[in-house]
Amino acid sequence: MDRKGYLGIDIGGTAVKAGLVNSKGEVIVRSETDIDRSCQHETVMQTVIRSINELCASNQIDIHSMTGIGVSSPGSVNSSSGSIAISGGNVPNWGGTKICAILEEEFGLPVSVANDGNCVALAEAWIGAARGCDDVVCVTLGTGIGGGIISRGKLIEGRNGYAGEIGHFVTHAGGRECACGGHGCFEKYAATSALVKEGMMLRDRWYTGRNIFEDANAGDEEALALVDRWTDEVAYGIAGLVHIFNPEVILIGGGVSAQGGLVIQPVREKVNDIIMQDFTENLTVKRASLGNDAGMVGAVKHLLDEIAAGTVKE
Ligand code: BMX
Ligand code: ZN
Repeated sequence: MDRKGYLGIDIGGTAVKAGLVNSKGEVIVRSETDIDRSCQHETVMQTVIRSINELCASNQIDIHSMTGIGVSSPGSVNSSSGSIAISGGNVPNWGGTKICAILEEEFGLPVSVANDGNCVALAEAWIGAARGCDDVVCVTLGTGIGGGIISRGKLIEGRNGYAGEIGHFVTHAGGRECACGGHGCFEKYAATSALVKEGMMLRDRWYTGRNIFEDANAGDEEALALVDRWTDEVAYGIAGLVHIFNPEVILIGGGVSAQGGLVIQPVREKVNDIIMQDFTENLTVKRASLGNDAGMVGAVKHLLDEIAAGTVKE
């Protein structure tokens, strides 16, 4: 096995994924380590360090033969300073974490970090469903909504690396309160968690997206109406993004994207109905393809781009 390569780390709400990724974006070996956020004796960064050590030990990887570590993290990631912004977004105690400094100190390797939605977009444009596309808007529907925008082949990071935070793009003036401190954010209406929240008010059984879609797929009128209202929310938010970025591909990721007929197809039709006709030209709306690997692979792509740009030293 080729032991040269990169480590891709994907920090999520419940687990840390770690993988050995080669220069083509292939994941050679991977692991998943649970995060216990209530646990006092181990911080999330200690879980990350442990997951790297365990991945290397169980696959005979010499960490010193690695070229670097790419990290994907939720929240406002300052990719120039390699740390999480002061607020830490929706994740408790995450603000201010100096991800790059901690890992560089621990492993003596170059490290880069980027927001999770940005990493998914980078991975999909590199080797996934948007491969070869230069203008991509990527939307991941989950507990929140992650986003990443690639324009003219370049990830839009903004001044500090915070760009693409589309979950907090306001779609309802004065709307529902959001964990970010604002009101009416896109994710409060269009994340999978928003669908489930509405579902739970209608039927006890609708406490998971899976049950809602199972009933909708079986033709239950109330479930179909619920999903239809929710895909309106998804489509209106995406339509706004189409007018701003004029993409050629919109990718929808997250577990619900497996629902082709109930999610991808209606969102595609609704977006095309809402937007100005000029923007429909050559526009494709489709499912993201890399699933669980996207964060790790995109984190490595971000590292490769930083090395190529000279902002991270090899
Ligand atoms: C939130 C925000 C984003 C993240 C998105 C997707 C935090 C901690 N996270 O909007 O940075 O990209 O969720 O997260 O503020 P997921 O957990 O739903 O995948
Ligand atoms: Zn918000």
